[in-house]
Amino acid sequence: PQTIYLSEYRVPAYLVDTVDLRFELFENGARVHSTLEVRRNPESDAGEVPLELDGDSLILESVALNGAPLGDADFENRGDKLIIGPVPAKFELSVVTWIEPQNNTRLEGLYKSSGMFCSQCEAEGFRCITFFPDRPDVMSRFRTRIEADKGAYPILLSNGNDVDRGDLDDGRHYVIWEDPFPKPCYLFALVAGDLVEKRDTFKTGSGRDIDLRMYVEPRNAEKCDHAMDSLKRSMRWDEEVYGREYDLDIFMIVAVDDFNMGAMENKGLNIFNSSCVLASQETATDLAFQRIEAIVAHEYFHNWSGNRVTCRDWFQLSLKEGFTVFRDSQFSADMGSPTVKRIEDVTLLRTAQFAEDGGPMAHPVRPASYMEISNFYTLTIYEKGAEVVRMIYTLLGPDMFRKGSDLYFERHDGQAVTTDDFVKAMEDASGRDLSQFRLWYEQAGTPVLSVSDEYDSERGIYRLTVEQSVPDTPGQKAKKPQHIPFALGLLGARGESLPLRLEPESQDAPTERVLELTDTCHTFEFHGINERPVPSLLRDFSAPVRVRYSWTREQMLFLMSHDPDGFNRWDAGQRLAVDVIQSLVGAPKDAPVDARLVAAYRQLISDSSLDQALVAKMLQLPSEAYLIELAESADVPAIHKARERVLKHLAIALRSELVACYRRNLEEGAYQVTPDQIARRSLRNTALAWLLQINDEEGRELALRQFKESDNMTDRISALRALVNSDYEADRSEVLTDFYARFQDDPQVVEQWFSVQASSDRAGQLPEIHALLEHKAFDWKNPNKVRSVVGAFAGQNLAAFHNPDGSGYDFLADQVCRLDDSNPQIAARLVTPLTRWRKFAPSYSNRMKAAIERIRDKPDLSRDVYEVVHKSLA
Ligand code: B3K
Ligand code: ZN
Repeated sequence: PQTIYLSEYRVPAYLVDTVDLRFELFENGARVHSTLEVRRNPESDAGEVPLELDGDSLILESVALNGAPLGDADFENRGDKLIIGPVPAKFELSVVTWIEPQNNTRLEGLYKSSGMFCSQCEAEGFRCITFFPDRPDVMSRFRTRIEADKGAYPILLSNGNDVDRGDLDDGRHYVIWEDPFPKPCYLFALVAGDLVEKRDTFKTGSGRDIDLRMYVEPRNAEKCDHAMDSLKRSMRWDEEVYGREYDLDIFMIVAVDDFNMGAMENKGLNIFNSSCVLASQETATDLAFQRIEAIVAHEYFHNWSGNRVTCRDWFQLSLKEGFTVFRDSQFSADMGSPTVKRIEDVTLLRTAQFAEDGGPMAHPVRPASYMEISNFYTLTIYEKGAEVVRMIYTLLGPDMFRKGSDLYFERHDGQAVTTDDFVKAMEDASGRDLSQFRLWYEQAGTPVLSVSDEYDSERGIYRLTVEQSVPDTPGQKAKKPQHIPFALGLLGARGESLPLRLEPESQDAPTERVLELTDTCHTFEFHGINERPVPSLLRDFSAPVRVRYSWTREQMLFLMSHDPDGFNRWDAGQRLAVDVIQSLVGAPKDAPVDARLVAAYRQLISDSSLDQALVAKMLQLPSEAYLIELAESADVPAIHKARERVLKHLAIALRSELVACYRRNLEEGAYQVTPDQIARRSLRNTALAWLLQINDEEGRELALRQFKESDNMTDRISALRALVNSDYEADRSEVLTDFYARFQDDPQVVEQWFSVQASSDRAGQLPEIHALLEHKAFDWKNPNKVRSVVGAFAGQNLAAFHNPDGSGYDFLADQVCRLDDSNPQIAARLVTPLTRWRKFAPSYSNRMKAAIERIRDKPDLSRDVYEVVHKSLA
């Protein structure tokens, strides 16, 4: 496969002003008639070159130029390119292709899912539908006519407004859609099926009525309310916070079962993975409700950050993704608890994005090269990209940031632009110089801040020294220091916030500051400090960096109960738990667990005056994945044992507090997805899980009762998981059977049922995993099913995956090879755990490497898997 470089970007030689499409949909395939108005791009210096169109898996039926059919000598069809020329400066091109959606297992382009036709064009799926300049800087106005059997496909959808419809012969019908906004072809969408329609309306700030419609399979008709409400909240929020109003008269959401990722922001016609949009109290967990709200918002926000202003090329992907993730996380923070939302985002970032940034696929937020763009829909582009926007927000402050985003939308409306254009708008609006800040887009790797301090008691000066370094990553060495906003505070002995005087005389000093790091080393002096303070560093996680400072356990405990920054209070608890667990990795069985950890957790569980949402988060021990990320040469089974040891120790010591916590948080009143109720359920279910870890008989009874009687999925599945992860084997199989019998007709719930088992070290050893793959509800063609078994096993059942005999690695290699032929995008994602083989202790890493070499040697490896495997072995 070829590598594509940002440095080789050239403006398109030809532009396409309008696209006129006609789809004839049949059971054995689809005929696509495409008519393009093409003209030479005045900004290109390419001259009178032939026209090159992209294609993939297309059967070409005919080509005509200005109405005159072309013969074989007038064009060259290479399969992935259709080359036509010489061509005039302006002309009409008509192309007819035949495609087979019913055989499309890659789920790119047009395909079928549970009997309906649907499409996915980002990044390069439109070329699987017709020959076209498939790049985001070619923006066109689309008109789409869809024809299909009226009985089987009563609903025919595409982007924009439906302008005409009617009946045809043979029981067929057609609908014509027109999208007035020019768009890149990756935002094209088509849906045809037998779907029910749910309607609502939204009145915009300027008083326009927007028609909101959801289309789902009839069995899902009762699962739309939450998404619809989330959509309306998103529309209101984007008007209030960013001044962005919706622009079309209709906004549609469609749910499909077979989908490679979460959802897609096609103009006016968002398509969702069913699991990211459908919810009811009985079938979806609190986590799912929150995820749905965030994803609905994310896709909606793309209408401005992505669609009205789009990306010039795919190296700029974070322009829309980083900004939109930042926007959706602000939205979620506003809808619930900002501290809890921050904790969740940072947990994901530090566990998974830091691992990516330290692994073989490390790449900058704006990559300089790629082989397969689908491999770059990463945590770095999305989550680190959002952190980069967040740092601009922190540096500029809310008002200047809003001025900057207004300028960006105004200046670039209707254009395809770069991350640099975004930063420039922020600079121009605020007058700030962000030239050094741009390194965040160019340099890969997680910066490390090494902090040391000294206290000069005679002069009352506290001195803080911060050194930064950015680690080497593949293809990038000797990096420059970055511009880092570093928020901090200092606490006195009684937990009070000390004024931060950077000059000896200054009055009215603030108790929190955002220091700006730009050099390799900075020393800050704080004056008028009368005792050695405890530093609270990187408050609210003001930059995506690692902080190294030699906190004592006493200091961690102190911050855990006194830091006014909720995020840092949580983080101090995490750091303490990490420290305790790490000290027990490989230690003798009877090595003691620090009693101060038990005391701290006792305080958290028992003190109901604390913010219960924060407490619910603080009670979660650091995950195995995070502990692995922090380790130098990870021995996963040893980490697993140490963590389990601490958890059991806590559960035994706090048994009566856990039972009391469970009872205190028993629900009263009707189920609601509010921050308060979510926190109560989380506390209660954590208590339950811990009790079952120590085979507590009372815990077992509570769990069985909760499993039978609960009126919502959060409680039911928490009880199920707690029992599955316990030593009560008879109960385990009974509740699993009962759960399946109850929910077998609901694919979204069956996926959860698969994943509870596949991620459990009790129920998800290899023989059981093989049995799940043979289960009648399992389907290799459905990405959600593959993720819920194979993905959950390799990504969450870490001790089983890292079985010292290497069987987990071989298993994953087999499944990746099998999927590589049918769905390379999913195969390339699944292989990730193996690609990080260098991270693990030698006996593990050798076996992981062997497994990945076996994948490398598979015949006809897809470009997707080829790229990640070769980069991992380089
Ligand atoms: N833009 C899509 C992701 C497309 C992934 C293509 N492989 C969803 C989103 O980020 O909103
Ligand atoms: Zn997105």
